[in-house]
Amino acid sequence: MTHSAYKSAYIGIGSNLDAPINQIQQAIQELAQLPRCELVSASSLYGSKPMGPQDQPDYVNAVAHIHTELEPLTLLDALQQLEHQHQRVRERRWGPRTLDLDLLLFDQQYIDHPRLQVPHIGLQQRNFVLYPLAEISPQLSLPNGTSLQQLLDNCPLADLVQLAV
Ligand code: ROI
Repeated sequence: MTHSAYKSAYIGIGSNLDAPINQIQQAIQELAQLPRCELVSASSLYGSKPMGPQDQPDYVNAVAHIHTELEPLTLLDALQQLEHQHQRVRERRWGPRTLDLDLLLFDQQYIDHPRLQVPHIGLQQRNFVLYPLAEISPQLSLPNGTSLQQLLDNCPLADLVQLAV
């Protein structure tokens, strides 16, 4: 991707089924290969306790930063296609999954569409999103001006652990 107007997007990655570490490492490679996208950076992998129903395995989470020329909904289509390739099956709400790709932030835009809300609704409460984000973009702010640092100050690290992989 060269010579054109690209936008910055952050993608939250989660898995708690079928070798989660592999799922996430593979997903990062796949994001790097999306058309009209460039991988800028990816965080470490983090181990986290499930948010929501507790009768499911622990999660592995990470965040990727990309530059993209795609429109937000086209990027969403591409992310959902990757989820599908990872045999993602939607069973119950907040149930376990092989791969979850959430569009967290898109170029300081607000998006309110039936398929897509950006910034991602759960961002502020999710340590498994905020800490990996801070690792790769500590100076980041939300479109409303709130700094990532402020969000971190209000979101305990709790059980989140950086994995050595
Ligand atoms: N919990 C954790 N720790 N990590 C996730 O990625 C995650 N994703 C989800 C729900 C089920 C809300 N819980 C999660 O979608």
